[in-house]
Amino acid sequence: MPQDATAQEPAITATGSATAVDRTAHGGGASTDSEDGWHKTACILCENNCGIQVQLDRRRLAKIRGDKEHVHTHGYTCNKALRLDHYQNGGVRLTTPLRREADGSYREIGWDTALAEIGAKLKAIRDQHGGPSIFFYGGGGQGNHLGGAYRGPLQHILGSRYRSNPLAQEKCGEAWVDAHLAGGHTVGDFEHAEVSVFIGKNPWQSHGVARARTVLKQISKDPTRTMIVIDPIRSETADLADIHLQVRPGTDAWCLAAIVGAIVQDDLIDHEFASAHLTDDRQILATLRAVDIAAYARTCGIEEGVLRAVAVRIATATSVSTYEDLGVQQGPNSTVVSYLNKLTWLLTGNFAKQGAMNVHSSLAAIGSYETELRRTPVSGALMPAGLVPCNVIAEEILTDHPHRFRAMMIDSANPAHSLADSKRFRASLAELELVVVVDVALTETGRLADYVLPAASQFEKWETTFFNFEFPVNSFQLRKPLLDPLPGTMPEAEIYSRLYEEIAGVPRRRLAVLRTAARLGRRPYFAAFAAMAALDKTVMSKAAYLLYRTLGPTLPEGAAQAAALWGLSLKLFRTHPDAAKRAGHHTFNDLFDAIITNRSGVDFTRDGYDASWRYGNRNNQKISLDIPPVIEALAQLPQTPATHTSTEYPVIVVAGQRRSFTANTIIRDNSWRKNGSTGALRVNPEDAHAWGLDEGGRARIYTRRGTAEATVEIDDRLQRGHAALPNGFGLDLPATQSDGVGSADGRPLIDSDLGTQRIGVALNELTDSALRDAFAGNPWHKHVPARIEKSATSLNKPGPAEPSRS
Ligand SMILES: Nc1nc2c(c(=O)[nH]1)N[C@H]1C(S)=C(S)[C@@H](COP(=O)(O)OP(=O)(O)OC[C@H]3O[C@@H](n4cnc5c(=O)[nH]c(N)nc54)[C@H](O)[C@@H]3O)O[C@H]1N2
Ligand SMILES: Nc1nc2c(c(=O)[nH]1)N[C@H]1C(S)=C(S)[C@@H](COP(=O)(O)OP(=O)(O)OC[C@H]3O[C@@H](n4cnc5c(=O)[nH]c(N)nc54)[C@H](O)[C@@H]3O)O[C@H]1N2
Ligand code: SF4
Ligand SMILES: [Mo]
Repeated sequence: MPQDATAQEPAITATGSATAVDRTAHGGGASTDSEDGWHKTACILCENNCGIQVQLDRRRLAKIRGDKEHVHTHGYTCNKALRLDHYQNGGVRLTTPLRREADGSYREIGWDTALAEIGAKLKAIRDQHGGPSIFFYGGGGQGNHLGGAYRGPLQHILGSRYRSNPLAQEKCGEAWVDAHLAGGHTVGDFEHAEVSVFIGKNPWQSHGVARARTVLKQISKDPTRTMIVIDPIRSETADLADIHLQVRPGTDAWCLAAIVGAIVQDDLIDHEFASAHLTDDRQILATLRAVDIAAYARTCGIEEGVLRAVAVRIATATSVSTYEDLGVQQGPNSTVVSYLNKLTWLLTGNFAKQGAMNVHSSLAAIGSYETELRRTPVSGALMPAGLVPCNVIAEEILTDHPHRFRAMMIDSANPAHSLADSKRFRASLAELELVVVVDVALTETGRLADYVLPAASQFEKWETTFFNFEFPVNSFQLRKPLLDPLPGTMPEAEIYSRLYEEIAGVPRRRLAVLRTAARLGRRPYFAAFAAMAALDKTVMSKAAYLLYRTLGPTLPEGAAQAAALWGLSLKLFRTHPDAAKRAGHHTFNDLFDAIITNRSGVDFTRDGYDASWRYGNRNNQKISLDIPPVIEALAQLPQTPATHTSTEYPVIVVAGQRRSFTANTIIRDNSWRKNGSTGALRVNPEDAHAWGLDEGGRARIYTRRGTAEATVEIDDRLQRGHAALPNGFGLDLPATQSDGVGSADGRPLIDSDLGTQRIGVALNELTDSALRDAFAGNPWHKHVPARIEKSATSLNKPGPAEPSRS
C-alpha cells in the first residue's frame, strides 16, 4: 500500500467521523480547462496560490484573471498575479545543464553526462562518508511542491537523513509548539472570527489568509468584529485594525505575556473548556500569575490598561483566531511568542469550533509534528519539524567534524541569498565536495554550485501546492501545464527519477510487472503494487518513483507527474475515509480521478469541527499545556534583554518587509514591479532629520556582518529607531537584461566580473546567523541591530569579495 509518497512523515493519523458542514461542494463535475482560450492554473507567488485563468500568446502569459470557479479563492487575486509573465518570460532561463570547471567558469553539458556524473559523485560520497553526509535543501517554493514527492526515493537510496527548507527559518518553532499542544498545524478562521489577532503579520501585503484584502475589509467594516494587530510598524493591516498595539520592536514576548497574564490574573479563563480539555497547567498558570503586567507593559511600550482591555476582548468573544508570522517568528524569543500566542486561544476556549483555531487535514504533510526532536550531527541543534534549522547549516559544514555535511542537493530555493549571513553560507558551500542546484534560472546559489540542472517552469509541467490549510473543508488543485517544457529543461519528477536510476539501477522486472498491471486497470495495478509491497518492505520507500514510471504513462493528457497523488489519495482513504467520502469521493481512485480532471481544484475532505481533535491526534480531546523549557524561558523574561541595540548599532532594521511588489526571489526580472521600486529603506521622519537623510537620497546601513546602500523613503509608519528594507531585492541579474528601473539615485550595482547588476539590498549580506532563537534557531531577520548614515557616495559600493571555490 503506497503511503506518503513525499519524503515527509504524515502529520495526521486519526479518522474523522463528524457531521458534514455547509459549503458548496466542488468534489464532482470537472470544469473544462480551456474555455475561450482561457487556461486554468494558479498564481505561484505566495502560499495562497490563487486560482487564475491565462490567455496565451505563443509562450507569453498574455492575459491573466482570477478563476471564479476556483474551489478556494473564488476569483480573487492581488496585484501580483497579473504580472506572472515576468516569471515565465522575464528572466534568463537555463536551457542546458551546467558544470563548473576548475577555473570557475561554467560549461554546458548534456543531460546524460550531467546525471551520470552527479550520480557517480553522490555514490562516491555516500560510500566514503555515509549517506547522512548528503544534505537536501529546498524543494517547493511557494507553489511547486509536486516534484518534491519524487525526491524521496533518491534521498532514501542514498541513505540521506538530513534535509531542510525555508520553513526552518520561520515556521518550525511554531510547529514544535503546535506538536505539543493541538498536535498538528493550526489555522485560524478569519472569515468567521469575532476577534482576529495578527501578530507580526501583515496580511494586506503578504496574504496567508485567503482573499486577504476582501476578508480584512469585511472585518474592518463590521462593528461587531474586532481586529487586533501587534506590529511596531503601522502596517496597511494596522490601518484597518480596531486596536493596533504598536509595540517596541522585538518585545512581543512581554506584550503577549502581559495579555495572557491578564487572562489568568483577572480570571478570564474559559473554565468550562479548560476543565474539559486542558491538562498539566500547573506550571504555566503559576508562571503567568507571577507576570508583572505593569512592568511588561512598560517593556513593550503599550499602556497596561490597553493590554488588559485586549485580554478582556479576547476572553469575551464568541470566537478568536490568531495568526503569527515573520514579525515575531524572525525576531527575539520567537518560540516563547509562539507558545504565548497559542495560550491566548487555548485558555479562552477558542479551539475546534467555527471562527477559532483548528487543525486541518492534509493530502501531503508539509512537516512532521513531533515533540521529541532529533539533533543535527555537528552542532547538536534541535531539529523541530524534522528539519535542520537554516541558521546552523553553515556550522554543520565549516568544521572538521567527521559527521559534517559533504554534499548539498538544492532545489527550488536560493539559500545563498535567502539564509542569514550570506558571506558565511557562501563559504560553507565552497567547502562541500558537491553542490547541485535544480532551478529555472542561474541564481546566486547556482553560481556557487558544481552542477546546475535546468528545471521546467511551474507553467511547463504538472504542478501543485501542498499548502492545503483549510478547515473544515480542505481543497487541492492539480495544475495542468500551460506550455511544453522549454527545450533543454525537465520537470523535477524526471530529474529525480533519472538520478534514482543512476544510483539504484533500473528495476526492470518490477517496472514490467507494474506496467502490465497498469494497462489492465487500476484494480489489478493496486493488487500488483500491494503484493510487491508485502513481499519487500523497501518498495514503499521508492513508491513515488515506481508510480511515476508505471502508473504515470497511463494517466490522461500526459499527467505522469501526477502519479504520486494516487498514493497520497490512497493514504488519505486509509486514514480519513469518512472525511474524503463526505467531500464526495467514494473511493481513493475516485478522489484521484477528480484531482486529475478538475482544473479549478477539488475538495478532498469535509469535516465537523470536532475533527480538529482527530487531525491533531488528540482523540481524548485533551491538550497538555506543559512545555517545560519554554515555560522556563517565559519565567526568565524579567532577566532577558529586551533591547539589542548598542552605541555602535543603535537602530533596529527590519530586513525583509513584504511590500506590494515583492515575491521572495521567484521573479528574476526587476521590471516586473509596476511601481518601479528600487527597494527603499523606510525611516521615521525625525530619524531622517537627525541622520541628515533626504527623501530619495541614499543611506548606508552598517551591521556587524556587512554594509549596504539603499534609497531613502521617509515614512511616519515607522517609530523612531526602527527602519525597514523590503525582501526580494538585491538579486544579481544579468547586466544585459534591461530593466528600466535604474534611476540616478537607485542606480544598479554593476559587477563586471560576474556580468551582473544588482538593484536594492541583498538583505542577508547584513544579517548574522548567530542571532537566532534558542529553541528553533529562527533567524532574527526582522530584528537586525544596525547603524544608518547618510551615504557619502550616490553609488552602491561592491560587497565583500566572493570566496573562491577552488
Ligand atoms: N508581497 C509579498 N507577499 C508575500 C511574500 C513576498 O515576498 N511578498 N512572501 C511570502 C512568505 S515566504 C511569507 S513567509 C509571508 C510573510 O508574511 P509576513 O510575516 O506578514 O511579512 P513581513 O512583512 O515579513 O512581516 C510582517 C510584519 O511584521 C512586522 N514586524 C517587524 N518587526 C516586528 C516585531 O518586532 N514585532 C511584531 N509584532 N511585528 C514586527 C513588520 O512590520 C510587518 O508588518 O509572506 C508571503 N507573502
Ligand atoms: N533577510 C531575510 N531573509 C529572508 C526573509 C526575510 O524576510 N528577510 N524571508 C525568508 C522567507 S520567509 C523565505 S520563505 C525564504 C525564501 O527564500 P528561498 O526559499 O530560498 O527562495 P525563493 O526566493 O522563494 O526562491 C525560489 C527559487 O525557486 C526557483 N524556481 C522557480 N520555479 C521553479 C521550478 O519550477 N523549479 C525549480 N527547481 N526552481 C524553481 C526560483 O528561480 C528561485 O531561485 O527567504 C527567507 N529569507
Ligand atoms: S501573490 Fe496574490 S494572487 Fe498570487 S497567490 Fe498570493 S494573494 Fe494570490
Ligand atoms: Mo516564507
